[in-house]
Amino acid sequence: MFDLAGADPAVRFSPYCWRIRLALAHKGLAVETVPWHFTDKDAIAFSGQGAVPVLQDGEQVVTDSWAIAEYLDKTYPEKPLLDGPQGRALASFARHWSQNVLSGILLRGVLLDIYAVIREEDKAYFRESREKRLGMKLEDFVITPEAVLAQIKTAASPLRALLSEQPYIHGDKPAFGDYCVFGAFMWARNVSPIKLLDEGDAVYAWRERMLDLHDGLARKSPRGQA
Ligand SMILES: N[C@@H](CCC(=O)N[C@@H](CS)C(=O)NCC(=O)O)C(=O)O
Repeated sequence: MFDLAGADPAVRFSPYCWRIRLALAHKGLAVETVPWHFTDKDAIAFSGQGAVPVLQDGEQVVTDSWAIAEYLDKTYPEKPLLDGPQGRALASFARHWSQNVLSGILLRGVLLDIYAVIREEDKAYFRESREKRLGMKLEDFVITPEAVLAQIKTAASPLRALLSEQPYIHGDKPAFGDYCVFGAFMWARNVSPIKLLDEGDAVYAWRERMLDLHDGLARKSPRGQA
């Protein structure tokens, strides 16, 4: 699996790659991750597109985290399923909320931290592509850590209510929707020390459980220094 890395190749911070790292662990499938950087486009040209995760499973090449999760359940149905049809429908809401709401807030907190942990040779590409997308300078997009905390507190209220009633988004056990939302938190965690949740928050407790899953896979992941 090609996995987004910082200047320190041990620092892995893509929210989409984290979904799949955890999905593979959930299914008990071993993986070799290859550190990949924003301008290493040639290394994944064989996949026909320019983003990670890229999963190479024997002869099969699969891109896009949502498609990879579907591929894993279809190809390895005897391993613990990520979802099943009902679960997948719930996971779809979780991924859209994670991408459209949560990640948008997190980005305002950690954009400059991402810029700080990536390789020098990737910085011009990162700045140019993101400033074009955002329509402003990176420096003008970020808001204070306090504002990020407050915005997440409001945006995560349905998630907080859900997680006050059950331990995981999918119920008693985690599944792909949990990995989709948690991936966004791992993105922030591995580039930035910013405080995103209050300790008494049910979402904080869930994030702690997620960090411990699969033998602490996420908790053990090295964090970059801004
Ligand atoms: N829809 C894709 C999105 C993948 C994606 O955007 N990955 C980012 C890293 S987090 C990337 O590779 N970006 C390449 C670039 O910005 O050039 C998925 O779910 O896998």
